[in-house]
Amino acid sequence: MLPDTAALIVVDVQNDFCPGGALAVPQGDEIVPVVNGLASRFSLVVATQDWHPADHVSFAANHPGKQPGDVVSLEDGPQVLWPVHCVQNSPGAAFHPRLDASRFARVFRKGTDPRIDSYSGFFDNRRRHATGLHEFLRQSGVNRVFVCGLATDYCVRWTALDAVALGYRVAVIRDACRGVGIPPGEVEKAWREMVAAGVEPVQSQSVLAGTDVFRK
Ligand code: VGL
Ligand code: ZN
Repeated sequence: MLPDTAALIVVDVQNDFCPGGALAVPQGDEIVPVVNGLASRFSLVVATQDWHPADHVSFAANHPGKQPGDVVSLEDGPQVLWPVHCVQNSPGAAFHPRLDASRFARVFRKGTDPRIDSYSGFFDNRRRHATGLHEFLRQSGVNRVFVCGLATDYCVRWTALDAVALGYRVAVIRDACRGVGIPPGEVEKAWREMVAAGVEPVQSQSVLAGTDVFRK
């Protein structure tokens, strides 16, 4: 059997998803040192960045009379509405200031089309547009991915599920993720779904104790 070629995928560790941000994930900033420690050891690290235009369909402010947390039905299904967040080039869209972005080989931006949301780092929610992440990982010979970041119940979950569907061996690093919990119970639901799909939940300590995924 050929050895695994692994990559770390750092999902949306951005100011708006951290305490004080527009769509704050409770304790979202606590993962930053854990992610940095992991990133310093992987031979390949990539990141995703939620990167919305101001007129994005997922913003409650763009739906008269609607509030964040409301669900509207769009052409292709339900859309949870969010506060205005991660607007392109705004401070809220920037990576957390203590995140070591110098380790990222590439950054894949998503949610850039005003008409469609994109939770997964691989595809938009209609699976029409690819971000280029899969192509990049394939070209890099990657067959195994470790996913971490924000938020467990949205972008981490859909990135991990798409990675499984694309044929990668997938682990989600529990202590390097935090969930938003909207609606209540969504984090637990996300874990059940990921595990049922074949995602392996792991702890950063056991990842760091491994030998096969690291740079020489
Ligand atoms: C996310 C909700 C809206 C995430 C992005 O990164 O998990 N969640 N946009
Ligand atoms: Zn978003």
